[in-house]
Amino acid sequence: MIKQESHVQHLWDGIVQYPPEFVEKYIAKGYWVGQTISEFFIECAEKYSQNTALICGERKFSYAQLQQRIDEFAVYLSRQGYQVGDAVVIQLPNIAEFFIAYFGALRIGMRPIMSLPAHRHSEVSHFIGQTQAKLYICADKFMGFDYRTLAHECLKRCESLHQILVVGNADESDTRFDVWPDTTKFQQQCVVPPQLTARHVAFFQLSGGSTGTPKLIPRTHDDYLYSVRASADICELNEHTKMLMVLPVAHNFSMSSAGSLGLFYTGGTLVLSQDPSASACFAFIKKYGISHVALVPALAASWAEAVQKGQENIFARLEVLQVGGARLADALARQLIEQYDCRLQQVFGMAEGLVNYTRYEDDIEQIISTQGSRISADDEIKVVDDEDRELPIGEIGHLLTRGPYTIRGYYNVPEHNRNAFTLDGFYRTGDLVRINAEGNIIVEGRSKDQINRGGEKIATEEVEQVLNQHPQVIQSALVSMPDSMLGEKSCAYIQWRMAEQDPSPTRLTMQLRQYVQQYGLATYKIPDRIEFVEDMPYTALGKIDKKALRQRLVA
Ligand code: AMP
Ligand code: DBH
Repeated sequence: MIKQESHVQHLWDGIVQYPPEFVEKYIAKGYWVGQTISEFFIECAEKYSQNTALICGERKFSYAQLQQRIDEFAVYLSRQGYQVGDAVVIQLPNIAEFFIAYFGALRIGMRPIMSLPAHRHSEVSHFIGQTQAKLYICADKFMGFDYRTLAHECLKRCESLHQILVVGNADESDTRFDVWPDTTKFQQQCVVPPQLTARHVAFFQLSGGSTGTPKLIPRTHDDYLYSVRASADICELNEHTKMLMVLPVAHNFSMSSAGSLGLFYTGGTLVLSQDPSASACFAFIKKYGISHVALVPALAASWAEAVQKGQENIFARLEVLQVGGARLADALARQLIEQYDCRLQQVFGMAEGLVNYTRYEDDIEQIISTQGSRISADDEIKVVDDEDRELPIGEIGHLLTRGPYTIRGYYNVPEHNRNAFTLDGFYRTGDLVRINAEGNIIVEGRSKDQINRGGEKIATEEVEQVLNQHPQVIQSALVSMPDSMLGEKSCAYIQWRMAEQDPSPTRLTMQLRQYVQQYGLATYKIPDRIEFVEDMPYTALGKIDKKALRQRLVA
């Protein structure tokens, strides 16, 4: 009986709460300080008002100027009638408006959803449906894709949505993001701070997940800011830090490890890049004297390749290069450090919470071959076998975690949460890890059915569900295949119902890829390769044997 009581889920508004004893502990230990993210930025803006906060193309914003824009946008939003708790989907590339939209919405207690530029109709409409979002903020075009069309489709199909704000050129029926009138009118019209606390959910991060559409990750002000402040300390950011933002700005890594928020906390300058290529970024690094960059392994490899081919060794110019999101090959880590004189930091994190860093003072071999150690002494980490029994140190097992900035449940999916979390609130990361004698984590693989395509996570089930809807697909299985650049790519095995007029396999492959695209799945989820089979291999239990399929690919 007692056991069951401690397993009661404290549900409020679709959100699994931290149990009271943990709340007390995290407050008592000084992790949760009762500050909202909006108050946090106001404090940064006061402290560092004349420092340059942001550089975006030709535009520069001091902290004070950025705060001014944020305030104006917040006034606009409240005049439009938005209220505390209203959800807003923000889908923007690396552009200054992202921060104005994000902090502006938070200022009046709206809850942003951090959509990525690669998301398409399937994901965006799911976010809107799940949260009943009323507002969708997007770019006009980016990387050849017109977001206005996507937005209008959502407007038609999603009942809760009633406004689109477009950064750039709007259609006649849309509102342009920069419409709000000039600043002078707002002098006496301060936004009334909403009645919300730092314990409330501030915004939603997104999970790559392993089943279905991406899950929404509710992050509170308190828990998120703790991870941000602690990360800024570990990464030793300061007022002189110049950070180049190459990865999507809305990603959890980019925002909090230590990311843009960690940078703002210390008064540094953020330079935004919309082009991750070596040629574009190397120019930024030189022009602005960039000190900090965060990359996924695939990008680190392509930058190393550019240096190899004769471009200047910018790795030696940086104070720190962070690499995370997917497993960095030891060989590349070693090359970066030994050949390019790079100060490398590995980052192993997840939008659900837990983040690990190799520390600057760690032994070189640890930095090369491990994914570091947890942020907080109160990050509880367990390595367990298939029956949830804890394994001795050094053995490979499933990583479970619980702590002051790790969620207790995804938003509004009680069924899914039953599997994704243990009864006593540990998150099942789906990663297979080992902890070495130094206490560092090594990511050895994963148990979750997910493909990590250069840091972009694909839940195989989501893509399979789409493929299975095709009238000629009997069943499908998406598996990873090794790729020298991205680490992994995806291959769909298709059991195909033959028809008389079937075109060639090459044509069919094209058609199926188009089918997934037209369904509205994010671009990175479209299978890189498609194999047609007469039947699938099965496990003893009768499930499709993905291990066998992966082996076929390697062979
Ligand atoms: P998500 O839950 O979608 O935020 O993705 C987090 C997942 O990315 C982790 O559970 C790992 O599988 C993977 N990941 C992140 N960083 C690393 C890393 N440095 N090495 C290996 N895998 C990583
Ligand atoms: O992959 C991730 O989600 C990730 C990687 C590094 C992350 O969320 C983070 C750091 O915070």
